[in-house]
Amino acid sequence: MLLNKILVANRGEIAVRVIRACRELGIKSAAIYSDADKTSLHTLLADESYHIGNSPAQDSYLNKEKIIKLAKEIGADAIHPGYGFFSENAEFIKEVEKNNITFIGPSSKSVTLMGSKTEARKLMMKNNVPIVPGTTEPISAVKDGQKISKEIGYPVLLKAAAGGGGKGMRKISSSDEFESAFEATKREALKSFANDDIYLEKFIENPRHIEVQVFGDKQGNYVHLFERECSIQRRHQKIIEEAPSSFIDEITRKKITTAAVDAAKACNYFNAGTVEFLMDSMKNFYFLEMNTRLQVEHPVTEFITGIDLVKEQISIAAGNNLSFKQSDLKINGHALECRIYAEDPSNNFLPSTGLILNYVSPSGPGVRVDSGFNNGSEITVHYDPLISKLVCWSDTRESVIERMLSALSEYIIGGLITNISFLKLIVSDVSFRKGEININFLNDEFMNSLKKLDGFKNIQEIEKVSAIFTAILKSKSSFNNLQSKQTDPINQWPEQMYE
Ligand code: MV4
Repeated sequence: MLLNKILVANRGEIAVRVIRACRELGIKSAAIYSDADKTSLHTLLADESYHIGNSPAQDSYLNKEKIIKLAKEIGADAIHPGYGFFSENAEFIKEVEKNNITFIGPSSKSVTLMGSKTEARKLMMKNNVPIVPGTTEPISAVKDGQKISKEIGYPVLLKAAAGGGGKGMRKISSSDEFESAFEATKREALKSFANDDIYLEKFIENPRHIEVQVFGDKQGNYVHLFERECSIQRRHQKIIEEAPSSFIDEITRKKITTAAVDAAKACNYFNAGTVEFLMDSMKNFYFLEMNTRLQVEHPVTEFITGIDLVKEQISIAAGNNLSFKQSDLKINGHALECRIYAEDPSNNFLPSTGLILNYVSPSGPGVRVDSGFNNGSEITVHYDPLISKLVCWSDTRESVIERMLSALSEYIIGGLITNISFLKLIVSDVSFRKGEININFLNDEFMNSLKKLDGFKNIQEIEKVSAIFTAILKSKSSFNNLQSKQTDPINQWPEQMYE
């Protein structure tokens, strides 16, 4: 099958990423955009761009009917969902397939299966993929839960069966806490996921978050593309990722990647997927969940393997065999990704909105910036605050850390407050440099130690002053003019370029 036109059902840096892959493959790309994204990069870069609705995602990027109707009208033969939005929505996938459009991702069956954490755990157990000790069925009575918790030992974690990504979890340290935690988790699960099934796992102390990139084709071939270390996160929002993990030796790598491929096989997976594990200090690892989409941090894997994951996704969706074999792959060097967010680390990570002005992005050998924005782009309250991803490659972990620090120091984003100086502090931290990290690295202790740093306060103050300064400049400049004239984004390139 040949794909002729792909509708990119997303925005920001990932939409840009997919559009670029389409262009390289000679496939037409069609962007959709909301009111807020009239002049966004993805809108400008696609071969065709279609206004899909108002700024709120519910009216635009989450409007299933409108997106599918548009795909048919414009003759798109495939839809790439990016990440977030409809990427893991089984109903959307079914609807796409019903309309004879190719979904660039897994089957709705795999998505549904992995969406139920208890079903996934059952399936993993059957296929000898290690899971965290606990239940594979929802718990129906407090008494049962207390009995099992006693067996596996406190602390335990109650989790929503339909949850994931950290929502609907509660730690229980002793039997007398059980009842109230049980009720509260059930209520939360019902509210968040319209499903109040909850189950139990042993609580793993200070684990690392390690995930394995897998790929399957529609002919049943499977490969892995090694692991990523994603422990540097805050409130379930990843901040820094790397590949490979400096904690993993060849024997552990063999075990965990084999387990990940087994997980993919178990749900007849095709296209790109990620199998998440927790790893304790003894290098025991446990299946956590499978993410049935392309992930934000895929570029670190691209850097160390030389594989273009998005092109591979498109090829597999079109029905081709995997374009490489496991034995073709080896880890080359080390890659690090920093997520650049519009938020203020010195003010409880409050999102920062406004126009991006005075944008200067780093470049040079081994430096890649995946950005959805440019000078004059607006960061609004409607979508997530990710501005871009700064991804670096070098031959060793030590040298890629130096390269990242250098690139971060080149990065100028005026007009709003970003986490760039915060990222510099993490990447230059002694423990981080030694690879001594786990999911609790950015704990209160680390954050408090930053508050004592005069340098950090100063940098944040300067950023704030600079944000205000550029905002004043904006109101006086012709920027507003330029912005308001851009009603037809397709024909705005000359004006943009002369600005
Ligand atoms: C855990 C855990 C400790 N023990 N399960 C959080 C997100 C969801 N995917 C699962 N999560 C966790 N599950 C057991 N049995 C700790 C976490 C966790 C976490 C996991 C990965 C990355 C970041 C995290 C941050 C806090 C808690």
